[in-house]
Amino acid sequence: MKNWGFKVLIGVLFVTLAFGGMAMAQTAKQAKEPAKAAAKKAMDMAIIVVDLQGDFTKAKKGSLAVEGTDDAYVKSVTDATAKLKAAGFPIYATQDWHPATHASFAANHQGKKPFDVIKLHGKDQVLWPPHCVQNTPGAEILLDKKLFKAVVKKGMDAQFDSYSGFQDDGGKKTDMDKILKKAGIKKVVVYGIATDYCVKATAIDAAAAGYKVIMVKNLSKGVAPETSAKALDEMKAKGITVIEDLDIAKIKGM
Ligand code: VGL
Ligand code: ZN
Repeated sequence: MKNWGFKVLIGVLFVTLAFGGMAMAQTAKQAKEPAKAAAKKAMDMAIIVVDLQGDFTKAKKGSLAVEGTDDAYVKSVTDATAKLKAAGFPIYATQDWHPATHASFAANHQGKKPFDVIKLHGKDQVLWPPHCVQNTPGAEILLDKKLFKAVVKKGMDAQFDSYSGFQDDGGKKTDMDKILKKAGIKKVVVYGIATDYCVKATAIDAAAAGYKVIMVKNLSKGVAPETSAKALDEMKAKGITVIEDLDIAKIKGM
């Protein structure tokens, strides 16, 4: 056959192109893997914005306004949270949500004033001005609710305080752990108000529940400098990573 050689040439060419194409597709797939892995890594890290509520801020002249919670602070938290959302992180919030009869309110104890300490269920309980009463303006979260995958309310039981977003002082669990587990979350970044109470308790309970925890100091404000400094030490002692400022590239690698 005269064109036998031609047929072989065509055959070889076809096989070469086919394998070449497969190899290229494989290379393209491999090139995408690191990006995919990075995206997957980011998705197992969630943000918990703790108690960014009017009553805890000077910005809203709240009943339990924490030092340093001016408009600039609220804006810094708002901007940081929006950036994290844009970077693909799922965002959660906690919300202090007390009945008016709550046992942590000084007004509910005869002869007591705010910041007195009493024994409640055998534990020291700081008494507070009434704050974050359910369905009052001071209980409202100051960030756009659309930022959040879920808002976990706490402190609804009048008999127990609940600084932690995971459980109250009586040991009753919120839905936080369930929600995070269902979403495949392994790491949490925590910031908000107050460093020495709800941020600390939420971060420590997250660590106890097995999450890797990063606490952002400069996106958090504390009730008092001494207890806040102590809170940072306590968190570090529990293996929590305290970072000064939010650095999205840095936390993505954590
Ligand atoms: C908090 C005191 C009372 C807090 C809540 O959000 O840190 N502090 N209730
Ligand atoms: Zn409270």
